[in-house]
Amino acid sequence: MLKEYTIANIITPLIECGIGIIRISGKQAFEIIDEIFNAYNPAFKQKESHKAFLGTIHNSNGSKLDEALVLIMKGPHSFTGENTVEIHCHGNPFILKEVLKEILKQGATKSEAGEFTRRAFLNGKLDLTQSEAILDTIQANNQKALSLSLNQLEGSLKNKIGLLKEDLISIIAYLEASIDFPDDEIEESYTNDVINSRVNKLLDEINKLLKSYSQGKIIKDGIMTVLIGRPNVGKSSLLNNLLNEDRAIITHLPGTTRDAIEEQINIGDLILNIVDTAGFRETEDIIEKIGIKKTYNYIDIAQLILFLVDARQGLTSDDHLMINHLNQIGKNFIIIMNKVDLIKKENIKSSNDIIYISAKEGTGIEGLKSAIKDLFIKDEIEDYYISNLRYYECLVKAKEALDVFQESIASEIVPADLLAIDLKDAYIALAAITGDDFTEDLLDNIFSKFCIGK
Ligand SMILES: Nc1nc2c(ncn2[C@@H]2O[C@H](COP(=O)(O)OP(=O)(O)OP(=O)(O)O)[C@@H](O)[C@H]2O)c(=O)[nH]1
Ligand SMILES: [Mg+2]
Repeated sequence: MLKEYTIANIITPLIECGIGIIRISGKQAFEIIDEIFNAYNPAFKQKESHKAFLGTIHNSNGSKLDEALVLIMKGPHSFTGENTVEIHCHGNPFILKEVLKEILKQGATKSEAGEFTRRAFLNGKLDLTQSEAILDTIQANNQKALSLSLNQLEGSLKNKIGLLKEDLISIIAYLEASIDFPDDEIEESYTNDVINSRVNKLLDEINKLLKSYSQGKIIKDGIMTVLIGRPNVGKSSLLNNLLNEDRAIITHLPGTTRDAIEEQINIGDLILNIVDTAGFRETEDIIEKIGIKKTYNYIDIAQLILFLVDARQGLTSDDHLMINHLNQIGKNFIIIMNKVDLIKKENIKSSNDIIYISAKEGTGIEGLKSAIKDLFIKDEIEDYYISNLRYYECLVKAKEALDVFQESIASEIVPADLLAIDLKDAYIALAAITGDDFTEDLLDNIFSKFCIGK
């Protein structure tokens, strides 16, 4: 539950930089700042909200620690909903640690990971979807992921789930009215058919959200992409080309790459978490053997495989074995004929399934990028994407409860009061998304993923 004590912490990274910020939140925030800060402007005493004051910070012996800018935010008009002070110091880790030490001496408690946001949630400033959107916003690394998290922060998912909850409540209310007043003449519009069609609509919405999860996850987390192919086909050259830097060592010797190399590449709005591997072949070299074993492990977890072939040789029997394997385990893969600069134009047999490139000269790379986009960017049929496993699991629970409800109502033997239980279960599952009802464990789990200063 909401803790009474005042919390404080350094909320910017501890590195030498322009400014470093310390935040204090809670009942004692204003008393504490008065003990350690001398504002140049005496109006600071009034603690007018959303005003900034320059002055000096000092320790209990009176020694100056810094000249700082102090921001006052009065609860409930602050991020946490509590009285909050932000101290903008010089970005020196020593200063920041000393100032924090003084604040703790004055009675504040050092905040835990995510504790500021947790307080914002407990004080009703944010629901859980908005709290989780803060973490997504901090971690977003492309425009699409950012828009998604910012919309969620503004309340898009909260509102969407809110409408579904309202709908469920009104259906439950009708069912309960028919239990409490069974002899009342039931209005024409309140038949089983009407209830069914309303539940169907709800299910449609829930299914849409569930369907959006795989795309949402790709937007947020990227696509696990693995480069494979026989030795020397140009896997590392393609990685370097996509990265635009000499990341992996390239030589004319087969077996150059041994340990897997992981990097991140943006292709428009898509992020590829790409791994260059040792590829596959029979070898007696122990180190290379380990690398090749790793290749197979990566293939298992890959969402996309870029399968490189030397265009001069075309697909060999080993390649066909690998393609069969990939088909069997149902992986997305793209066959890429590399070193197209070394073959005659008339030998290029472009098709939808095979892409020709030269990793060395950079030809065909744009075509490869659009092939990847075609595979993963689906038509934007959804107006909202969920990208969080927790929401997905809650929605599955809600859907299952509604499915049971529909079976029961169809059977016409389940009494109305029991029917209402399934609807209530669906409601509880939806309410868990927004956090209307929560356990300390759930909050611990969510907020421990946040950084200390958030
Ligand atoms: N002409 C030409 N040479 C290429 C091309 N791509 C790669 N090469 C050359 O092929 C050789 C092998 O390239 P790498 O990128 O190291 O190949 P790899 O598949 O990573 O090799 P291993 O790590 O040994 O499995 C190097 O000499 C590259 O310069 C290309 O498109 N055209
Ligand atoms: Mg290599």
